[in-house]
Amino acid sequence: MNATHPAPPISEIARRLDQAERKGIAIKQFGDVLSLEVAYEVQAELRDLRLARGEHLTGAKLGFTSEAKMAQMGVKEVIVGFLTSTMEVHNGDRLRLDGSVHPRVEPEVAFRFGQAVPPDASEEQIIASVDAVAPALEIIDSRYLNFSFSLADVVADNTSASRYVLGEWTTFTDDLAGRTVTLLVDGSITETGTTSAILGDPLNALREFARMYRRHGAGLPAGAVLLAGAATAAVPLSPGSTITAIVAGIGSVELETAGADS
Ligand code: 0L1
Ligand code: MG
Repeated sequence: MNATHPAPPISEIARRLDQAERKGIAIKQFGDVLSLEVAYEVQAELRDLRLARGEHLTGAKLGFTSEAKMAQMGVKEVIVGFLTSTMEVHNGDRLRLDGSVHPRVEPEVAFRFGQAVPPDASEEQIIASVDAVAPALEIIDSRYLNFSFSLADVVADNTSASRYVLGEWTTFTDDLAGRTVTLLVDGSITETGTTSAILGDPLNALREFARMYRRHGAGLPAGAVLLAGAATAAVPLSPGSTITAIVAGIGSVELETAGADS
């Protein structure tokens, strides 16, 4: 804790991040005055602000599930955020980017919880609740200047969550490791990776989420999703593009982007 510059109150940090997201204007990082514990409290307050505006909880997401991202940030910790109804973009739909700060897209694997997950669910219950898997795109958009942050900053900012797109669900399989993941922009391959980049196996991400749930989970409705993490680096988004992710043997998912005039 920095004695000369104490952290603003949790509600004030949440208000600033919420406004930054709604206006699409980046703010300064909070930095080392913010602890990880307080950052998760800020995130919970951000979630409550959204729920009070009529959004509902649709799932959770993990961040820093790849060695590459952990190394890039110098962290060894998986982080968790929440997803709400206004963040979902339907497969193939167009997303206007003019309200965003500096959006990026990454290809992921999503799990679906076939039953509601209560806040006190055991790890075994959480894992057993999963009934389907799908390819997904996550649009991340840090609310901080220069897309730069500390671990606590990014947790407070709901792990940069912005939007997500789900491909078709397919019956849950535990054979998810080692599948090639391809990200295309306007039909050209931009990134190639493998599902093994997600903690060695997307199932490990699900297990990690189950372990973290008691501390950070607030209950999920039946049909909620878990974005397990990125299989490649994130790619900056610009208007007028078609983004496609293909997860071998699982399926594909698509997003179109537009600017202010479309
Ligand atoms: O979904 C993610 O892996 C993002 C986690 C936060 C870090 C970032 O914004 O790149
Ligand atoms: Mg992600």
